[in-house]
Amino acid sequence: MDGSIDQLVTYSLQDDIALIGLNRPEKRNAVSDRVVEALHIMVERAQVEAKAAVIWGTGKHFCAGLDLAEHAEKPLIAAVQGSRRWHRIFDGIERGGIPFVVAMQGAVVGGGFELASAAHIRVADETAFFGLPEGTRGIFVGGGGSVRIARLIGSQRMGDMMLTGRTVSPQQMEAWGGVSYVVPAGTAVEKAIELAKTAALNAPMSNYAIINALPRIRDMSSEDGLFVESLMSSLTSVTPEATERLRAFLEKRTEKLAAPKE
Ligand code: 1HE
Repeated sequence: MDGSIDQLVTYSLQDDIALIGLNRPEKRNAVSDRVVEALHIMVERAQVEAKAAVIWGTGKHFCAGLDLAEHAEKPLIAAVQGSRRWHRIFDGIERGGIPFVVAMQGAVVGGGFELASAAHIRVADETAFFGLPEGTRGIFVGGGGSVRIARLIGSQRMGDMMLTGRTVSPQQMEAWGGVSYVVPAGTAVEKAIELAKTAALNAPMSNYAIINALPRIRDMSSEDGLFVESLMSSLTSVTPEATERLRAFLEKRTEKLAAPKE
């Protein structure tokens, strides 16, 4: 047994932000069946209680991926059902109701990278390294990576990582589009909370549209995508939040956009 379910993944609220922590550092936060169920409970809780959430990992490594000890014992049908369970739970992150920001350090490997790819913003500190060693382990990605990671960085690069088992630096991963921010060692959680707080200030309907419409439009034809975009655009425009926010801009009550401070 790998610990009681509410110890495997921690949960706390900081104002409107839910902090969800993988908490199995002795196994480098490897994801067992019970870890994935604990994650599910905390993600569902965050959708109800928070306006945005941060997923992070205790210890030197964000996540060593699938629990290989548990996986090695599984009959075929349990492996398929387990993979489908990851799909449903990670889909609840990607297409739920609130933005998720992931904070990564050390190993972001296999299923850990798949989990990160379900979040909306990825922050990596300088110690992070990314790997997809499935090929060398005799298995294949099963947590949605062939869809999400391939779309983030391209299936060629993903195939290269899986075929060679090589690790990729956070700077390289940022250039490939798999990471949104690279920050100094030890500061990923702080940066992720800052970003989550910023996203939480948006109108809820805008965040809902960003989270739910963008990945669906990505999967549509251009013509259907443009049609759905026009519906989402009009729907968000008629909310009271949009009316007030547009008025605030016109009455010069909002901060002006400026060039980023690099
Ligand atoms: C594990 C796992 C795991 C560590 N499942 N137990 N993932 C991998 O192929 C990555 C495998 N892990 C590693 O390469 C290394 O552990 C790390 C680079 C992440 C960290 O190294 P280190 O030196 O800090 O730790 P360690 O000594 O290797 O591991 C500490 C313990 O964690 C040790 O157990 P112990 O009982 O001997 O203390 C390890 O066995 C255990 N451990 N990683 C189970 N993954 C949905 S499909 C997704 C498919 C995949 O994710 S494939 C990628 C799997």
